[in-house]
Amino acid sequence: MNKTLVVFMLSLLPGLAMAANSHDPSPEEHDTHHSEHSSHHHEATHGVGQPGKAAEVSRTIEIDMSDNMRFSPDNIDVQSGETIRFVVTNSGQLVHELVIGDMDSLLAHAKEMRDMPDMEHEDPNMISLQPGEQGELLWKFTDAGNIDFACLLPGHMEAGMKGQVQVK
Ligand SMILES: [Cu+2]
Repeated sequence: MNKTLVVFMLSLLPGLAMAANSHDPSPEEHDTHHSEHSSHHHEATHGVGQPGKAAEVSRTIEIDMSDNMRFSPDNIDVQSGETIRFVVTNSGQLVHELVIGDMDSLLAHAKEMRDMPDMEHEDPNMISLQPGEQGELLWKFTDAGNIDFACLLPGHMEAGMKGQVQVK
């Protein structure tokens, strides 16, 4: 039980998971955990989409981020196959970010941010903006379904800074 919990927590931290693997006394047991983790990971990321290419942008959508912990708009409809150029503005006095993902990975990522407040992260599925800054995020929505986005700065998503893209 305890070990399962540890393995689960390490699975959220790929860098540390590698270090832990070298201490695992049982390769057989490790394989079991690894395959469970892999299938979970695959399921969690299915359908989220992929980084977009500028040449394939079909539409621009503007999103505002503010200190009232809201995205505006926070509910967006797109067609599957569309590449969206999100033009994101931080109109607040705090740093905000927009991270696209499924809720499981967003929650896991938010936990990392809480545990390591000084962590700097930059991935193709996100944009982080200083107060007053504007930036772009290109994303291709490949599969129908609901995709989440959120600001993962500690406390922001919890205060309601999240939204959904409905891919038709
Ligand atoms: Cu925020």
